[in-house]
Amino acid sequence: MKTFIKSFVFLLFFIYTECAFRCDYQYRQLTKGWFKLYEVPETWQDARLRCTLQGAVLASPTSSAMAAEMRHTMKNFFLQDTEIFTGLHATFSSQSYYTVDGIPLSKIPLVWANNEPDNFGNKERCITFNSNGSAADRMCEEPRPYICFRSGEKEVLTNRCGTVDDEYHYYAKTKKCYKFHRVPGSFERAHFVCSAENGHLAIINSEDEAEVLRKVFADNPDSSIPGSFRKEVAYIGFHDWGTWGDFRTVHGETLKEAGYDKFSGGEPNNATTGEHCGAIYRSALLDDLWCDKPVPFICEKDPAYPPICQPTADEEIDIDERFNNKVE
Ligand SMILES: *[C@@H]1O[C@H](CO)[C@@H](O)[C@H](O)[C@H]1NC(C)=O
Ligand SMILES: *[C@@H]1O[C@H](CO)[C@@H](O)[C@H](O)[C@H]1NC(C)=O
Ligand SMILES: [Ca+2]
Ligand SMILES: [Ca+2]
Ligand SMILES: [Ca+2]
Repeated sequence: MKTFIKSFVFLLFFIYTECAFRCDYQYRQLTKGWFKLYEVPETWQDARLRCTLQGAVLASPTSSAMAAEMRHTMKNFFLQDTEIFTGLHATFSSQSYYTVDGIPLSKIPLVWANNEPDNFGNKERCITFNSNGSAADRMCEEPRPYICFRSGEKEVLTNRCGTVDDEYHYYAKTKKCYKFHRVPGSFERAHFVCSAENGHLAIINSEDEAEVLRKVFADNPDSSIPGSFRKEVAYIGFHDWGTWGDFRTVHGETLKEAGYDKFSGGEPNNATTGEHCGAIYRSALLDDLWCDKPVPFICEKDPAYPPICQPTADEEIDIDERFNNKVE
C-alpha cells in the first residue's frame, strides 16, 4: 500500500512538474524537454517564428546535453552530416550573438568547424550546428532545417484548445477554437501564422459560425488594436486561387459548399490593385481584399489537433539501430 501511495504521489508530481505537449514533438528525459525536427529548410526568420508560434524556441546547443539531444534528433533523420539553424543569432546587431531566449554566445560551449566563425562577406549573422557536432556562422536568409524545443518544465499547461496559447478561445456553438490576431499581416503571413499554430485561417461553415466570428471580432474593438491600418476588416480562409471571382476556402470548397457565402453590399469589388484574398467586416459579411495589405486576421483550430502526449521515457528509434539490425 505504501508503495502504491508513493508511486501515486510520484506520478502526480511527475505530471505537475513535466507538462504534456503536442505529440509531434518527442520528449527527451536528459534535457526534460520536447524536440521537433523541421527537416524542410526555411530561412532563419521563418524558423524562429514557427517555433515561437508553437510555444517553443529555436533549439540551441546551450549545454553538452542539449548538443547531444540535437545530434540525436538529427541522426534519426539525416543520413549525412547536415547543418541546421540554431537559435544563436546576431540579427539585431552584427557579432552580438545570443540565443533567441537571451543566452550570450560566450556562455555556450561550441566546437567551431575549421575556419569558422568568419562572418564571410560580412553577411553571416546566424549560427548553424552540424550533426557532426561543429558550429559555423552562416547567412540567415539561406534556408536550412532546424529543431524547435519546448522545455518540459514550463508551467503553462496545454489548454482545452489543445495549445499552450491562451489567446485561443473555445466556442461551444461550433466546437472550435479561434484566435484573433491583432498584429496585422499580409494574407500570406496570416496563413503561415495560423498553420504554425496548427490551425488555419477561419473558414465560415454556417450562420452560427458567422455569429461566432462576429463575436470574436467584437471582442477586439479598434481601440484594442495598436497601429495605423484598417481595423474593420480581418483576413479569413478564402481566396480566389488565381481566378478572380471564383472564391473558395483555403481547403478548396466553394463558399456555398463550405456553408456561408454572404458578401457585404458592393463586395466583391476587386478594388485598388486587384483583390484575390478573403476577409470579413465586423458584420461577418465577406469582402475581397488586396492580399499584401497588412490587416488583423482570425485563425480557427480544432481542439483535438494536434493530439497531446504526456512525457514518457525516451523512445529509441535510431536509424543506426535499424541499420544494424538489418545487417545482423
Ligand atoms: C563537420 O562539418 C563541417 C561542415 O559543417 C566541416 O567543416 C567539418 O570538417 C566537419 N567535422 C568533422 C569532424 O567531420
Ligand atoms: C481586378 O483588378 C485588377 C487591377 O485593377 C485588374 O487588372 C483585373 O483585370 C481585375 N479583374 C477583374 C476580373 O475584374
Ligand atoms: Ca562562416
Ligand atoms: Ca469553420
Ligand atoms: Ca473588396
